[in-house]
Amino acid sequence: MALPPRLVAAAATALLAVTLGVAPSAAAEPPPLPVIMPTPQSVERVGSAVNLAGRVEIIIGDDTDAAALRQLEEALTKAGVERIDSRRTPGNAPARFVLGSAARADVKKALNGTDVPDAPESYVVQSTRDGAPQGTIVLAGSDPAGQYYAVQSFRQTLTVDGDARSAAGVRIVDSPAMPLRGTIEGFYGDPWTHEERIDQFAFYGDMKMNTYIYAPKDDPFHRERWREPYPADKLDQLAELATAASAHHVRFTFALSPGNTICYSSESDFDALLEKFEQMWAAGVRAFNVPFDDIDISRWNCDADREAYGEPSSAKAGAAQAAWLDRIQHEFIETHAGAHPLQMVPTEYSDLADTGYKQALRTMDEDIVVMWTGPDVVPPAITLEQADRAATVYGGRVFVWDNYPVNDFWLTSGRLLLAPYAKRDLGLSEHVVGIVANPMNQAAASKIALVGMADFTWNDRDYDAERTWKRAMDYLADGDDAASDALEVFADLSRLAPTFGPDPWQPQSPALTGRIDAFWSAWDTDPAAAIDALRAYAQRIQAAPATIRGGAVDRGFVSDARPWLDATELWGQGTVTLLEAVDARLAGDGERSDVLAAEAAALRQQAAAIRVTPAENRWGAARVRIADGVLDVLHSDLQRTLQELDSAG
Ligand code: LTM
Repeated sequence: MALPPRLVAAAATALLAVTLGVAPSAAAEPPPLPVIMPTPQSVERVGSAVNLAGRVEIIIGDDTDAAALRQLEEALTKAGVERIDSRRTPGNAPARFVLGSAARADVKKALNGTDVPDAPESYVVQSTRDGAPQGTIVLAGSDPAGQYYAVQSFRQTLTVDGDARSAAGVRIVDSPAMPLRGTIEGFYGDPWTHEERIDQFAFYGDMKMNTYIYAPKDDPFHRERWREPYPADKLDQLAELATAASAHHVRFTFALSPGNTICYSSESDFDALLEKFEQMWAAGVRAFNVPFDDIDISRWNCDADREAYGEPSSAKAGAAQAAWLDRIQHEFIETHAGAHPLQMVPTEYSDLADTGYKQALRTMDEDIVVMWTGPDVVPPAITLEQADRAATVYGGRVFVWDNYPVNDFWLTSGRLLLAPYAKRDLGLSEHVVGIVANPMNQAAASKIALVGMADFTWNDRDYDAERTWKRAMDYLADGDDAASDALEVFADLSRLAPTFGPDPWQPQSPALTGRIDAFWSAWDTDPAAAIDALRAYAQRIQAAPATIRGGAVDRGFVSDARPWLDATELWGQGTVTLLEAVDARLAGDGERSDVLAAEAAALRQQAAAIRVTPAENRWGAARVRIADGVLDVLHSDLQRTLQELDSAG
């Protein structure tokens, strides 16, 4: 992620001082701390920027994480550092990095008393004037992932200004709030493509997300044909994904969903699962999940289960699932050194009632992690009390499957879900082991919400949904201010977040709604000024798609958003035109006003004709929906105003 230009200017001042060898004047404002995502637990300034002109050396050891080293070399190369020597012993480069485990002697020495937290995935980034003429930057991790995250944070302290480049003089001490952070590809409809998944893993690395659960409902070998091994070509792809995920410290987690046809008492069914898991193990997968969501537990699939458990009931289904999962735990997970804890999705996954089913699940091996979607399938909020109760009724290790921004259910038809990740109580990390978001069919467009989820799961004490939402735009725009602003205007039109009930849990277009409210407030006293202000915003809406398509923004996002960008341009132009019709009417030019109003109507019609193509979603061809209930209402109100002005002469 490049730094936004506003930070570049400030940091350039500091760099100049360093380059000239003078201390910044006592009166000079210290440059602002760099923005680092996800938000670290602690960042402080410990000196002036480290000049990275010319040559740098990276001191590595046997313990140095290969992915972290690769990331560091790439980041320095991208910043324009001309020569990078990765070596075991210090040389004479003007700037030095020390990269490795917190336990290594030279890393410890460079840390000079700063402790790296013991928790997994923790790290310290610290710059000092000691060691090399321009300074030394130590990147230390409690484990290999910690080293990788140190580099990810360090990357964001870099400033490039023409030929000059520097790293902020900071100390970052950081560790994650939740052990499991990431996504579950668990939606209905077209699964993501191989390329989209690879792109996601790099993004997860950037955002310190460590989990990807492979559970696409429409992969037949995951659900309907779960007993069958993957054909060779598909297996090769999964193996490639597992490797690509590891390169970013992301755990590729394979989920197998047998619930529609399983016979719990059948040895051959159990063997089929073991064979499938063995196939994945050989492909490099080390984490496993068994989802029992969206299945019918009011019946058994075989007589043997009736004989073993009696007449079907949800409590009996819970007992059968618990026994099956216990066997997987003992006969697979515990026999495979290096396997991560088994995860499961209950059939009752979205409530807090203490039922016979959940009581049966509580008898399961306590190492098994249980997923929960919150107090509803698409929860409007998750509170601390609810999460606490979930831990009680599910019996311990609860892992949230968060159905946001997934857009596979009917109320999301025609929508991109671009609102912030919001309404999850701060401090949830005390009650759950992690959160994975179930994203949209549109992988890259999901990144806005996922940046929020990543930030929340990393540091759920210092999370501000709106602040992070804007940072997500900066990330997608690669630090380009104009593109980031355009994304904000565009995303505001798709902020409605539906649940399964009639009321959305996040309202549509709050920024636009604010502008329209201001327009009507000013209308009675100063209509011309009211029109000018709202027209300026409508022009921003109209111009946003061209800026977004212009080059800086994530190409996957631009491609995912294509029909919505088309509609935005037309609605923006239509709104500008309609406001001009009102302006003309106020100026007494009825003829021009009528022409403009007719043009606005034609633009609305063109926008209404835009469809999302069936291949991209589950709901089939659907009319694109943006700013519904806001822009359409504005248009009808303005048309009525035109008529009233007309009849008033
Ligand atoms: O949420 C769960 C556990 N299962 C399904 C998901 O596969 C689906 O994507 C979401 C949203 O429609 N709802 C579910 O019930």
